[in-house]
Amino acid sequence: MNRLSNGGFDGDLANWTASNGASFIASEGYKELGAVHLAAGQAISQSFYTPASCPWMIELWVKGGGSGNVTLTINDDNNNTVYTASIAVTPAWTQGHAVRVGLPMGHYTVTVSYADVACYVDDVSVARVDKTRAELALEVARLLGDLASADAGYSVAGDGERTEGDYTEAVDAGLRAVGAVDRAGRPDVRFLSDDIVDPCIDEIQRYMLHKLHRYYSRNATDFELEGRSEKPSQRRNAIENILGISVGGRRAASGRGVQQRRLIHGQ
Ligand SMILES: [Ca+2]
Repeated sequence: MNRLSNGGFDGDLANWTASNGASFIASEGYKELGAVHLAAGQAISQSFYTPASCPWMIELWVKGGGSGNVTLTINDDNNNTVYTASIAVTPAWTQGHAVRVGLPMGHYTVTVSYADVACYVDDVSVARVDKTRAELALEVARLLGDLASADAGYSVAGDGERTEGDYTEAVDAGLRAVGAVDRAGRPDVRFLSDDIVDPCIDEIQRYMLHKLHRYYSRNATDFELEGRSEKPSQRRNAIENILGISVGGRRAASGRGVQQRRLIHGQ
């Protein structure tokens, strides 16, 4: 859960303190319209409470017309700065910041301020996140190994809003499958509690295996290359075994659960 209220600027700057004319803009926003516009000398801030001493994920999204930076600062209740970051502004909405910061239980104030370029800021968040989207994608990429990376060339490298590259839709699907969604029903790792991390990874892996099955079904013409013994059809058949897919009247053996990972590593 986000420790900040109205971090997405849903309709106004409620719960935020705007300094020197920082203003709400209804026509801009990352996930949902509504953002804050920061120009020279302007800032927004909000107090929050951390109920546990642990790493807290500090995130925000940013967009601006020029190149420059906004500054994010966290002060404790003695007004000592405990964290500060300079965040690059880009022409498209970008997750400018996603860093875990250890904050002891207590009261803090987060401030986002103009540095040297007018910009929009949205989806400011301070939350406990056991696994980030990137970490989920990397974990599944590691489990799939060559099966996903070699021929299919699937990558976790982000590309604009496809923040986990070829794994983006799979991460969305995995989060939805275990109910890690925000109040608007969107996949959100802030709702991925510790006990549903493993089921989520299983679902992401399952989604990727279906995607890989489609890939190897399209590219199943066997070929021989020096030093390569694996054939696309073998990979397709292995995926069918893992998923228990019935193809062409054949019923492949079901191999869910623990067996699933062993089969994948056996590639
Ligand atoms: Ca918004």
